[in-house]
Amino acid sequence: MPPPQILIGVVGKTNVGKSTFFAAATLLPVKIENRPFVTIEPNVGIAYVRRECAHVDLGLPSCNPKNSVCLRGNRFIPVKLMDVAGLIKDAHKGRGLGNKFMDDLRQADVLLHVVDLAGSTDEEGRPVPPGTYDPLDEVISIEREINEWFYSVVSKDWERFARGLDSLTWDGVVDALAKRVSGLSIRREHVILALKASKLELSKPSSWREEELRNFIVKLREIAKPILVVGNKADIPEAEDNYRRLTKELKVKVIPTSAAYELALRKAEKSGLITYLPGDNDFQIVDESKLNPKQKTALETIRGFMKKYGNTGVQQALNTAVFEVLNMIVVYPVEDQHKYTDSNGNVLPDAYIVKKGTTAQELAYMIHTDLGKAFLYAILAKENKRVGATYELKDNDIVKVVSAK
Ligand SMILES: Nc1nc2c(ncn2[C@@H]2O[C@H](COP(=O)(O)OP(=O)(O)OP(=O)(O)O)[C@@H](O)[C@H]2O)c(=O)[nH]1
Ligand SMILES: [Mg+2]
Repeated sequence: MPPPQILIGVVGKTNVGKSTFFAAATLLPVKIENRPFVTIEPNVGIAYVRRECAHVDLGLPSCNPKNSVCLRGNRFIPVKLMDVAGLIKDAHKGRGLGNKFMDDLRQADVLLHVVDLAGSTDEEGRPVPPGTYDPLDEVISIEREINEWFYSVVSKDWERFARGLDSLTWDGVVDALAKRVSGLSIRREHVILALKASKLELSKPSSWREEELRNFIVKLREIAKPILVVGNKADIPEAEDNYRRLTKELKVKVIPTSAAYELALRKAEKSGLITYLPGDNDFQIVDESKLNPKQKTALETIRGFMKKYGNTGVQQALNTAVFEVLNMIVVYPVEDQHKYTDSNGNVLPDAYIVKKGTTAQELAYMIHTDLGKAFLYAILAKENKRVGATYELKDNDIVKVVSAK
């Protein structure tokens, strides 16, 4: 089975631009309004991470992608994106829409925490003059709500569960914990890391105090559902100072973003007014005479923003979440290691997003179970080199698997 598509959850305070980010990344029409709690039901769509396509490095003129798209030398590989309702402080006590809806994100691999970097919405998401509300508070208080949601799911009926572990060996305890949280897309290795990080690997869960259980669950959240902060509305001047403060004072990595600008560029591209690829640092106007003065000014403003920040931030956020936060790499399975094709002659048909550390045999299983079972060796196409089952794939490897069948 090919690697499952990564699920990225878009979370944050209400009215910060989550749906705008989602619309910009997926080009799906969703409800966007300047008031709290516009989104109620989750929006699900396909977004893409962007990489230079391997055909460029090989000096090939083009490729024939099947599971992804190649545009002007850039491979866009699909990931799933989910936009949910907004949180507010004390959502876990039932305020706003509460935090039950976060259950929609049980399968998420990583969370993009969209914040209003301009401070133009208050604690409850109501519009206020930019610079009025402090996004540092938002980063902290919303993360706390996410942790509370996670805690409420994992700690449910804990005492009875923990007593049942008393007779088990360490391995048995880990297995039972992993099974209990498997519905949250948490793997065994996450559980082990969280036990170690909370220094609880030597004690029985039934002996944990409330505080220790909480510590374990928060660590588990950090490991299994890491958060990347997206500083949205960065186009509003007040955002600049907050960007510096978040980075310096809170020491969190923030992707400065204008989801509104990205959405405008994507729409302009779609209607043929500009050429632009998501993640580009600039765009080209196709025909100046087709633009009205208002459009021209708007595009120039967007260009100014891109000069300052490098890009709109939307593609950057998706890429950072997948390749830095989740530590994924891209590999290309092929059948003909000389032509880099599948059996039908398609050049570099598939690009798989896999975890760093994935082995050649694990990749074989992803291509086809039989290929994994009958694995003999793999050939790295670029190096024309044989490697064994335990070879750890490198980013951009092009791999042919040879099996006994
Ligand atoms: N200036 C600016 N405004 C933005 C940006 N992104 C979104 N907005 C505006 O912020 C308001 C809220 O946007 P939404 O995308 O509906 O926000 P949300 O977080 O999904 O809100 P809820 O679903 O109600 O929780 C709208 O008026 C958007 O036009 C941005 O990058 N810059
Ligand atoms: Mg919304």
